[in-house]
Amino acid sequence: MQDSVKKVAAIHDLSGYGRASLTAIIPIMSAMGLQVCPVPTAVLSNHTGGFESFSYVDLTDSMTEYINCWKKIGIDFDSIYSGYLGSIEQIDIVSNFIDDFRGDNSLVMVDPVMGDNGDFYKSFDWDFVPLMGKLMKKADIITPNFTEASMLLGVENTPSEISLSEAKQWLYKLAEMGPQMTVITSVPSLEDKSRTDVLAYDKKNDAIWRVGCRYIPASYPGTGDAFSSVLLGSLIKGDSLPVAIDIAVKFISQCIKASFGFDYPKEYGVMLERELGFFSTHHMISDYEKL
Ligand code: PXL
Repeated sequence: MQDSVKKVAAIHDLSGYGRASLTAIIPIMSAMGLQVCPVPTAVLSNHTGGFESFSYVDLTDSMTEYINCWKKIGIDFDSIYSGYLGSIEQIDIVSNFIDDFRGDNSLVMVDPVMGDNGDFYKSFDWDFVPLMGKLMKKADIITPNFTEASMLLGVENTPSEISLSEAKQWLYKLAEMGPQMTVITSVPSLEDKSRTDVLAYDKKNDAIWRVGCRYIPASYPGTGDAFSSVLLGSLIKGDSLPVAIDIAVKFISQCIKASFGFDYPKEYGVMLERELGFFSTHHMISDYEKL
């Protein structure tokens, strides 16, 4: 017996301050009418992107017991969504979790969280990359940012811009690694420097989609998690891939614009609490194109 709210297992860290990972994912997906069931991978005082220090408790040793209790309850999930992992050993734990808890129609998203702006996050290095590649085989959809996409493709130095034809090759190569849908965020357009693109490849329909947005010279940690949450939430609710991307880009752009006018440290994250009303209104779909 199940209630009628769709359930998402969210395998991410809990960072107490800075609106990244679970503290972004839970409010956003809840506002979208979904139940988020967290599987915490680590507990941090704050995320690692820009603060002077952080405390860190790796939860690898407690995850198996936690997950075994869920097996006893007999929960199944409409979606499984993994992100920031606390150790290399957690790759196998997540992989087994997907095998154990995915149903015939559940949607599995792997966000290969490893870095941004050309660098690894603290506590990630090249050892992680092939293992994350292995986990992606189990995913229906992956959402690397431009830096993570380059890492997964073994490009040592993330380029500062990319042509559309080369970006398409990146999409095809990532799709060969397994996922049905590949979405790369923050793609710096070589042709038009005033924009950044989200590019996506849907293998089943052999379609490439682009949603562009005006470049805002500010980078807030956690917006990748917020983006993937909206994208996944929209897909679970039945939107097509380009529409789900369009809605996610609109929400993130709105959060950044709402925050950018205030002078506060970017590591505090976007003021998403002010924008959650977005999910109780109907959205104009306007900005996607098929390439
Ligand atoms: O948003 C990605 C992320 C998730 N979790 C932690 C992080 C970061 C990015 O810095 O530090 C702990």
